Amino acid sequence: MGDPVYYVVSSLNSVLSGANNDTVNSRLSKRSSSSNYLNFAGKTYYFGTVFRSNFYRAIQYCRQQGMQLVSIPTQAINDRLGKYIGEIGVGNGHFWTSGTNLADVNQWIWLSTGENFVYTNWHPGEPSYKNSDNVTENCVEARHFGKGFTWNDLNCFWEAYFICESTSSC
Ligand SMILES: [Ca+2]
Repeated sequence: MGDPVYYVVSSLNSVLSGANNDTVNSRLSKRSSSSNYLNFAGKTYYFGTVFRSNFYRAIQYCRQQGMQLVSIPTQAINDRLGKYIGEIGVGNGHFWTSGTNLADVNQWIWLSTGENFVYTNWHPGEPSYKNSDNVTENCVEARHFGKGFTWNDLNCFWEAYFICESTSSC
């Protein structure tokens, strides 16, 4: 007598929990399909658009995620990142990269990889090294200046969105 009842209850439970799992799965897949994560050319990129931060906090945040602040070694990567910020609705945002000349004012490097800049995509007139208030600019942002995803040196304490990339080490 107890067995049929148990069977019905247990079927109901599995139906219910199945439905719950489907709901959870559909929420998760929705989140990841509109997500701030982009897979491109063997790397994962995270677009930090929940809050703005200065250059240093962006480095810290990326490391806390097991990632690093982005380097942009090629035109293909530059263009894909620039396109993606439009796809996630933040096409007008300013994004920190790991580009800086803090160590040597005459040498722009990707702090995350240690590499010197080879490919560059400076906006015309940049790097300016100082802003109009004569404040030193040592950190590189990328943004849409009307044409393409171009680079500008900025005061490192300015608050911007940022892009993290997965590290290549395993
Ligand atoms: Ca500048």
